[in-house]
This record gives sequence, structure tokens and C-alpha cells, in this order.
Amino acid sequence: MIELEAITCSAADPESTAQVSSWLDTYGCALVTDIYCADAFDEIVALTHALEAQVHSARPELYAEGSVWSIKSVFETSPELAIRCMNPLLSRILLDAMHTNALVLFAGTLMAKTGAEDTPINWHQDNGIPVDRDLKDERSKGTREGGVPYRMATKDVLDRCVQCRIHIEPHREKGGCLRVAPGSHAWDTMGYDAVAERVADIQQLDVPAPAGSALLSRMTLAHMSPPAENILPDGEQRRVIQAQFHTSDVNPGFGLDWYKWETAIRIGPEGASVH
Ligand SMILES: O=C(O)CCC(=O)C(=O)O
Repeated sequence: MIELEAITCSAADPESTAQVSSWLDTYGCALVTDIYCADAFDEIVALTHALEAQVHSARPELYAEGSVWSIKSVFETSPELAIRCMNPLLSRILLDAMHTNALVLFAGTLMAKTGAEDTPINWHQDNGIPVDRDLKDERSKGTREGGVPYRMATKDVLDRCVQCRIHIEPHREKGGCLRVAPGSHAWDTMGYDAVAERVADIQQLDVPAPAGSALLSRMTLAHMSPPAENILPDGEQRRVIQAQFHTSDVNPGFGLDWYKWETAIRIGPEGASVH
């Protein structure tokens, strides 16, 4: 059994951030706190609200009451948000954990919950990656976001990817915080039913997290998203910005390339940059 505290570190403490790599290898996840100063985090929150307002007028259906809604490709709409979120402190922790000098962003999603009516998302791994064309074979996941081909990646590719969930509000215990199965990242890729069956036999860990912290995880880490059992405090939502990266040296395989976003975002030791 692993306690959340044992895989939590402060970004300001280099001794504990040095352990993030081994936590990701052993448990598949790590929680990092104290990444942003108050002003910098206020700007991230303001940019998130501005992004939502922009999408809200263009795509009101994303805000259907009673469901977990998500806005995909957020960094295409707001590259500035990527730059603010992936500050040098967080970027270096991610690069060190992945033993690389450069990570390339391949997906950015904003997800929120608003209260007890939220629809849960069952146990699964995140194994979809955007690619340059749809081979229409058994790994194809069709197209999303108005024509972006997605594909179930192989385990060796997913092992060269990492995701980073930046918590915009506090993610509270019984407030719809993510639930993970530590160690499950070592499993090969599998469908929803197989994941649900296997997690029944291992530890399940809720990940309540303060606003401004980030949960780093392996793509194959089994996770689920329970509804917020407790009504969130007045007007509060449970927002998270999820950024997914691959190391610059990995390709999707099968003769494919990564999908070319209009805004190419990489992170290096100095933080995120737009190309
Ligand atoms: O933010 C959440 O709770 C949902 C996350 C999730 O299940 C996913 O992104 O795959």
C-alpha cells in the first residue's frame, strides 16, 4: 500500500523532486506542489477562465449540465496557457523524470466537474495518441476534434510519454478527485473491462490535490473519475488542465508521424516554447 504523502513533493525541494522519476517508475504517478507563485497561478486561472468564455460562446454544448465536460486542444486556442503552466520549475521536473532534454506536447485538455450530478468515467488507461493519418486498422480510434486521427499507441511508445494534470481548483476527497491504481502502469494496454477487472485486485488510491499542484503520471496508469459525492462549495468547479507529452525521439510506429498541430509546443529546461 502506498500513501499519497509518500509520492508527494514540493517543487521547491530538489531532494524530493529527484525522487519523482523513481515514483513514476514504481507507482506510475507523483504529486508535485508549490510550482507557482501566487501571481503566476492567478494568471493561469485567469487564462483558463478566458479560454472557457471563448469556447463557451463557440461550443455551448460542452457545458451540458450533469456531465464531465472537456475542452480539447486547449493550447491551440491558448498557447499562452501552456507557457504559463509549464514554467521552468515544472518543466525541469518532467524532463528529469523522463531522462530527456525535450518533450513535445501532443494533447492539452481542460476538464471540469461541477457537482453531484457528474457522470463518472470508468477505469481505463490513456492510450490514444494523435497521428498524421488514420490507418483504419484495429488500433484506429477514429477522428476527434474535427478530424484529428487518434490511434491506440503501443506500450513502448506510451512509456516514452508522460502526462501532467494541473489542478486549477482544489480537487477534494469525495469531490470528484481522480482515483488511480498505483503500479498498474506496468500493464500492457487493454480495454475498459479488462482494466476494471484487474484493478479490483490491487490498491486504489484517491488523489485529492491542492489548487496549483500537478499530478504527473504514466499514460498506462489505470485511473477513473468518480462523481463529486459532496456538492462542491458555492460555485466551485473541479477543473484540471491535462497536458500530454512525448519525448522528442519517439515516433508512433507503423510508419506514422505525430499529428502536426498548428501550434507546436515543446518544453525544454527553460520551460515551454511555441514553434
Ligand atoms: O479529470 C478527470 O477526472 C477525468 C480524467 C480522465 O479520466 C482522463 O482524462 O482520461
